[in-house]
Amino acid sequence: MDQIDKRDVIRILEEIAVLLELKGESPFKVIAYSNAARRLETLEEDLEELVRREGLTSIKGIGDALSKKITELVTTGHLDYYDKLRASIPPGHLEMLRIPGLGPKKIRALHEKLAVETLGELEYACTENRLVELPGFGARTQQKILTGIGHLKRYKERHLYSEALIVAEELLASLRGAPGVLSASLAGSLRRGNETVKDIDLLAAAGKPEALSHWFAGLPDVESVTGRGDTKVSVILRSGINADLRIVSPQEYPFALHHFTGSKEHNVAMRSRAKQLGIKMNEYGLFRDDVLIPCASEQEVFSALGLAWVPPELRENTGEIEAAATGVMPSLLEMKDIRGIFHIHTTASDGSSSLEAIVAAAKKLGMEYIGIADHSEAAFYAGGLTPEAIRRQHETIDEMNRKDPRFHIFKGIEADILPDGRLDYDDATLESFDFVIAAVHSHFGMSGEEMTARIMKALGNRHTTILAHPTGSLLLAREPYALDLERIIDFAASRGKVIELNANPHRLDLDWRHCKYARRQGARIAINPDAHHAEGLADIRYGVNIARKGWLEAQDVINCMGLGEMKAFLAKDRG
Ligand code: DGT
Ligand code: CA
Repeated sequence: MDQIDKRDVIRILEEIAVLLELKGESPFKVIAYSNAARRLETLEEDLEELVRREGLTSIKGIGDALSKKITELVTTGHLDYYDKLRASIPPGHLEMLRIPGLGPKKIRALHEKLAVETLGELEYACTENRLVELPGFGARTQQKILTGIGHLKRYKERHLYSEALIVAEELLASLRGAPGVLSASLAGSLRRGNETVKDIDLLAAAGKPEALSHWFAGLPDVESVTGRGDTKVSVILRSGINADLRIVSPQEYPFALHHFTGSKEHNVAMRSRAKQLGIKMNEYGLFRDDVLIPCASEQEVFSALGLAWVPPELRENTGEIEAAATGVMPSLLEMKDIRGIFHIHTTASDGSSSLEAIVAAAKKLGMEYIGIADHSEAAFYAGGLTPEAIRRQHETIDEMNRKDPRFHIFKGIEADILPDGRLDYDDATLESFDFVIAAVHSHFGMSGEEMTARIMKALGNRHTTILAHPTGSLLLAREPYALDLERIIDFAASRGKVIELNANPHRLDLDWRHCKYARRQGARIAINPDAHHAEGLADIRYGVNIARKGWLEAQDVINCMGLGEMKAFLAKDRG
């Protein structure tokens, strides 16, 4: 039996509602499933317990039929009805739901009128202008759908850093223990810490490449081998991620490590610097007059070109070679510099861990303080807090702070930025927090001009401390909303407001490409896990990684302040 919890049941009920809509079933049936999902969300009793004592039908809106289905799900881990329903819908229709502006109704119309079943067919129909005259569509919608398909295709070719890293670290550990391996490392975009990666690049130095290539191809994680020579093996892993292992001699290893770490742009710039020095550079070595310049490490490769070693995260040809030529690299942020964590949700809104569990997890990570930030009232879908609930939470926090003076909990809120730029709650309520994180959670479709004005107004509010996930993008799922980010960063810097680098591996927003700009303008950054459970606090490592890619140092990041300094910082007026 598969383990299934309340979250899974809710997700499946919601999905059934969507599937029924795609099928064109009666709206009453659809609503029954989405209502049941919502009821379970606010259920206080343990779901398994409720099923055991056959009490599901006591919940409003859950009748015999629904009760039977939920019971089947909870007790067996499966639901026959759901499996059959899913199988009856073309998989392409489910994919299309990820295109902004395409809901179940429109997808059904495309199916009925144009017999569209796959993404490819939809794209083709758009290029043939079939949607222009279709009722409910039109030229603008057609263009929007085409753009959406383009994004979807791009998303499919890549993986989240966090997901690839787990797989890659295991592979690397077994590679290091494999027979004949002298050194091994990650390479490519994964070693550079990019937020998404196309594949896993591995490099090994080994005496007998054929033997190692054979060993790698036979790993249990390998689903199929797509290419195999003595120096390179390409495979598809069971996780669906492609992996390349390159095998070189120990003498070639430092050069190959540099080459296969990339980026391509960094390599091009390095080769051109080498050329100016009369040196030829490729993956096998550095050569002067066709004679190898021996290097025992990557450090020595850089040093042969008159450069300080460049951390892999910075190798994007955005000024790292110029910086390395001065001999001094920035002293990039490290996990050990982090002393406190903000933007944490608890069971008071949509989090699943108690305050106590979160404090315990934060202490385990070596933190001196945390900042709680549940959702505000306007975020009703996420259990936003009423002013009364806030008062209760503050009393609890005061009590916990009194009991343990060596650890501090700051009282905060993730306040919705309303469409007109006002913050959720009145001034008196906002005044009661130690910090306020302002966040856009609705009306994503505004023009760039409107969105920028909306966010600037919220940032200008004297209660605002931090701007949450500044572009709203979800990696491989949702593009940023339109906005003038540089103007927002400039404004934040001028008012002493902090910009969030959301460390959730699905967001990593602020993008590293903007971190350097923020730093130059003097805007400070908060690396926030946006944790919805205690284990989520550890996501801060992904934020630290992106901060490093963005050239940030400890002084740029407010999480590096000690408790005393943080208290003074939050007490400051930002009017
Ligand atoms: P990805 O896979 O799209 O996430 O990004 P990378 O950087 O891992 O790209 P990938 O896997 O195609 O190649 C790994 C590294 O190998 C790349 O960062 C630099 C090096 N490399 C690959 N092809 C070329 C090339 O044509 N020229 C140069 N200079 N380097 C290359
Ligand atoms: Ca790669």
